This record gives sequence, structure tokens and C-alpha cells, in this order.
Amino acid sequence: QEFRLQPTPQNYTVQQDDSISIPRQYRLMAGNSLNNGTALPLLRSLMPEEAPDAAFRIYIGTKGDKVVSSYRKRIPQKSEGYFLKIEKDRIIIAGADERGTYYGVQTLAQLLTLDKLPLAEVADYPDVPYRGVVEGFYGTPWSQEDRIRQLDFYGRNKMNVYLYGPKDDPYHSTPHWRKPYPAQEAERLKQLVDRARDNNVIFYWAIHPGQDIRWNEEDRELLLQKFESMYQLGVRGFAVFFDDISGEGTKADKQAELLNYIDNHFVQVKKDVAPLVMCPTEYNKSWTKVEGGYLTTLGEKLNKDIQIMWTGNRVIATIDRPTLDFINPLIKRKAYIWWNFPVSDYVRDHLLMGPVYGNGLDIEDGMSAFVSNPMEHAEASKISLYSVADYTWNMEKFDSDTSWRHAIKDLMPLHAEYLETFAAHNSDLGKNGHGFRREESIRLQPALSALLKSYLEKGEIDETAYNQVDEECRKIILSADMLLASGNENRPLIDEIRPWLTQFKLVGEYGKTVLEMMRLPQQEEAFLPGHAHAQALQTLMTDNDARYPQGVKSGSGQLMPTFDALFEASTKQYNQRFHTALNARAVYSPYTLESNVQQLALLPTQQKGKEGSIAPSNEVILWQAGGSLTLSMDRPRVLATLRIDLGTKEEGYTHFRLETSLDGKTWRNANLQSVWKGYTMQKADVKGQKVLKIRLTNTSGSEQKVYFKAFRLTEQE
Ligand code: LOG
Repeated sequence: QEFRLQPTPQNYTVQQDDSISIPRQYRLMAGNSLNNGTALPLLRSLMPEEAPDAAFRIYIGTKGDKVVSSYRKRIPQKSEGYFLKIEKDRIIIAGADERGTYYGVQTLAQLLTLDKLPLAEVADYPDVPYRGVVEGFYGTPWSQEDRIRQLDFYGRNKMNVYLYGPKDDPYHSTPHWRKPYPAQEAERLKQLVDRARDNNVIFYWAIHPGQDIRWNEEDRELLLQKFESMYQLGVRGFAVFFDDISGEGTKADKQAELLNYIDNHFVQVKKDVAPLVMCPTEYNKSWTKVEGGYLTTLGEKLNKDIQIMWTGNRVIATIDRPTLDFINPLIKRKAYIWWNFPVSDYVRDHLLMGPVYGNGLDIEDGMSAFVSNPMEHAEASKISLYSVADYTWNMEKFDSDTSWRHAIKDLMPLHAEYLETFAAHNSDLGKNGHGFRREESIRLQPALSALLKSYLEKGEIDETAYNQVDEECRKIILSADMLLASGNENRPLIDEIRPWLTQFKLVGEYGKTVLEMMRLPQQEEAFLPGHAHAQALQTLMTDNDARYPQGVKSGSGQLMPTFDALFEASTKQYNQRFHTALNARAVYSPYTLESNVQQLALLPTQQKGKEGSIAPSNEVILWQAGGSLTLSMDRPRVLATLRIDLGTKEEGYTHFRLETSLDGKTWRNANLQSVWKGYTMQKADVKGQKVLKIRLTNTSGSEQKVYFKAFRLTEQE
């Protein structure tokens, strides 16, 4: 029986060839320290049949409790550590503290899923003090049901924090951070807080006030009142986020003053509240101007017990030793890592379901916490979160691939094989503004490139590679069908990923069709139906992509580029041979973007029917004086509308010049106009103009801090 404890324990031994039957009844010997905690309710739910005269005994307690005193020396001297031992006539669970004891019971819960209990001994503890999740993404926040399932998952995987901070909850951020939640929403949050407590997870409630905070007593009091109202709901962890803001709210000394005030007058006074957490405005190295003194001010001024978040060298980055060596001395404490993976709010058309890899395996002593920012798809995020739990518990033994495969089994044990196929081909992010990429289709990669290479270079078919790819396409179609029809095994997951499953099946069918085309360019008649079918599948994929506002991409890392290249090559061969003009172009983008503004340069462009756009960005853009952005068309096109949203007030646009050009040499100004007064979206006066290029330039003579929320055009019919 294949078995693995999750997260990987520090020390685990079993007596081979010996085990016991799961005891039907047992006598409970519980320490007094556990009276109000979560360890006993969990144990009782696992083993309901307590009997005072049973021969089998369970000794459970926390260091200091008499019932476990003879095992005191076996308990790891680490917070949240535990010692678990299964003997012929007893089980011992002894924790270093209450949460440690609870984790001992969680480990027992996993062993109880086996047919027989192994005579096991576990001495275990986490590497990183705080491990968990920050719901900190833009876009649709998780649902109540999502969050409940998440909190149970954190408990099982020994994660101890959940930070509530969805950017699009208006009561977390501007405009309503000052106001208490309406009664119904407060009630729902209370339900989550209770659920977190049942799972021994600290529920942190975060506030994001920086966009319009005034540094006066009134706002400070309103913020404290909001925290107090959350405390009344049972919240015992608080955070203040200052990310993605500009202006007055970004001042380090003011932020530090506020945080210290909250710490001194709220956190320390309450006595039962977890350490305060803050997210700085300069939250990654690429935005840090050390000379500007922002981080050093925080480091010097903030009370020592206040935690400071950090995303790494960039907004999206993996974390290694140099990352921590840079930040820790500046903030004079160990960084609280906000890991921006598998968050997909900047690549919403992709699913990030591949392995967790790239973080250092020997850096546990350099951080106070490691929390992951997930996708808006809660269930699909669990593949990564499972591995984050594993990684943060025991870094040295973390094995990315093993952890990934077990995560998939944990999500859908009966359909694991199919889900693995899907996840293997839905990992990369595609081109994106942050330049962060992940490996995709790793196992098939050699076959895909061998197949393409021999076809393009020698016009030959590499039969071994061909068969491998063909077999994989069969598996792709099968997996999509099996998952779509998987019923109740994990319905929430399938509901989240359904558009991508539909797309994935089309990718498999497209692959199969293109493979057939490769064999046929010499045959005048036989090639045509294959070519037509491949084009039909391209249309279906484009339609499915366009059906959902966020878009739907699948297999975009390796499969699609290879299939498209094979489609093009085989069609070209056919055209040459038979002097035909079949469409040989699989992908085509009419727009290209160029910019010397660093944060804009990598943004992808999109086309959907008559609409063209540049992908939006979530962060504050530092747009240098004279910096410009140019969108070029493949040929002159007639515009109907052009809308731009820099997230600034109307005056903000006077710092920019918008121009169009028909030849790329002479330019004419286009006027901007508010769509309605006070709102930031601007409409350009371009109707009926034939243009080749559109250019937006910062002409103010100084750096401008703006957002880049929209750049959208439509062409005339
Ligand atoms: C935001 C976050 C967002 C993430 C990825 C932080 C600290 N803040 O660029 O809300 O989900 O990047 O897009 C961020 O990461 N801004």
C-alpha cells in the first residue's frame, strides 16, 4: 500500500512487518491543558468509541501535563512540535504546545486511513513558524463554501494562518474600509472565524486603507474601530496592507507610526491577539530604492514584534537565500514571505496547476512566515497549497514532483491519473507583464521537439516521437472526458476548471488532426479534410476562449506552439506541391506592443473579434518622463473607439499625450475625454480614423505614478 504522511514529517520510523488492528474502543487519558482546544474534538471525531474500561489506551497531552510526563524528553523542543507513538496497547500523543498536540492528532488521522495501524514513531515539528495562505488577489473573491473547504484543508495540512485580504472586498479596501460590515456579511465572516478556530488556523483579517487614508486621529480611530468590530466577531489576527498604492498613504514614517499605535493600543492590550502583520508599499526588491529610506525607516521604527511582508526580488519571484540576505538586514527582522504563486490575477486565462519549485531548500531560518497568494479558483489552487504546506513544514526533504503527484491524489483519488495529465499541460502562465514563467508538459517535451525538428529540418517523421505524441493526445481527450463526467468526486474543482477542460479536449483533438495532416501532404485529396478539420478546431478554441471574459488558454506552453507549427509546415508543403493557397497560418496577432516603460514592456496584447486590447496591470506604474508606449497594427486599420484607464483623476491625463499615425512617421494628437465626469476612464476622439500606430507618452517632464487598468480599441465593421 503506497503511503506517505503529509506534510513530510521530520522523523518517522515504523517497525516493519508489524502492525495492529485499529482499536474498536479505547480509554482516553487526556491532559488538562487540552480542555478548550481542538485536539480532543478532532480525536473524538476520528475515534468515537471511548470506553472507560477498554484495554487500549490513548495518552494525549501537552508538555507539562501529567498523563504524558514520561514522554517529556521525546517531545521536540520546537513550537508546534509533537511526539506520536503507536504501541501494541496504546497510542501516545504529546505536543510541545496545544497546536503541536493537535498536529499529532492530524498525523494519527492520516495513519487511521490505513487498514492496519503501523507501529510508528513520529517526532515532528515545522520548519517555518507561520505557514499558510493570503487571499490577496484581485478579481472575484472566494465564496463562503470555498473558504470553508480551504480552512479544513489547512487544518489537515498543518498550515496555521489564513490572511483574509481579497482586493475586491470593498470593506477591506477603499471605498469602505472605514465602515463595519453589514450584518449579514459580518455573520458570514464570523462563521469563517469559527471554522478557522476549529482547524487551529489563525484567521487574520487585513485592511487595505492606503489609497485614501489621511494621517489624522479621525482615520486612526476609524481603523481601530473597524479592528474592534472584527475582534468582536472573533478575529484574533490583524494585518494592514499598503501594497499597490500611491500618494500620501505610502509614507514610511506615517505607516510605522500607525502600526505601532495599533500594536501598543490594541494588540498588546488585548493579550490574545497574534503578532501584527504589515505589507509595505515597496514589497519587492525591484521597486526598492534603498537610498529613499522607505524600508530602513520601517525596519528601524516598527515595533520588533510587527511582521513585514515581502514578495521577493520581484512581484512574482521564487525565494532563495540572496532574497533573504537582501531584505532581512533592511527591515531588521526575518521577512514574512508573501509568495505570489499560484495567483493568476494577471494571467486570468491560464490555470497554474503545475509543481511548486524554485524556492531555496535551506532557508527556513531566514523567514518568519511563508504564505501563498492563490488563484481565484480555490479548489484548483490546492495543488500548489498542498506543496506549500509540505515545503514550509520540512524544506530539506521537499521533493517538488512527489509532492505534486500526491497533491493531485489528495484532490481526486479516483481520477488522479486524469487530473495529473490535465495539470501537467496547464502549468505555464504564457507571456505576461511580470515575465514569470513555469515549465509545462515536461515529460512530453523531448518528443514534441524531436517531432518538430525532424519534420521542419528534414521533412521526416520521427516515428518514436510521433507515437508518443499521438498517445498523449489520446490521453488528453480521455482525461478531459473522464474529468468532465466525474460527477461528485470533486464537483467544486470541475466547476472551476470546466472551461479549460473543454479547451483541453479541443487541444487533444487538434493535436491528433495535425498528426494526421503530417502524413498526408503528398496526397492531393486526403489532406483536405484534415486541414479543414484542424481549422474548425482552431475556430472552436478561439470561440471557447472568447466565450469567457477572462479568456481560456490550455496547453499554451508546449502543445499548442508545436501543433500550430506542424499545421503550418504541413500545409505549406501541400501548397507548394499542388500550387494551392490553403490558409497556412495557425495563429495570428495583428497587434504588437513596444514600450520603454519597464512595467509595460512585457504586457501581452489580445484580439477578440473587432476588439483589441493590451492586458491590464494591477500595480502602480512608474512612468518615467518621456516614456512612451506604442501599439502597432499589422496594417492600417479603421478605429471605432479607443478607451484608456490610467486610474487617475481627469487632471492626471494632462501629463500624457495620445497620438495616432498612419505611416509611423507623422503623428497627430488625439483628444481624451472623460466617459463621465469624475470617472477615470477616458475616451479618445478617433472615430473613423485609419491608423497604423497609437502612442501614449508622458510629456509632463517628471515621473508619473499611474495605474494601467485598460487600453482597449474597437475597429469599425
Ligand atoms: C498585489 C496582489 C496581487 C499580486 C499578483 C502584492 C503584495 N500585491 O502587483 O494583490 O494578487 O500582485 O498580481 C500585486 O503582491 N500587485
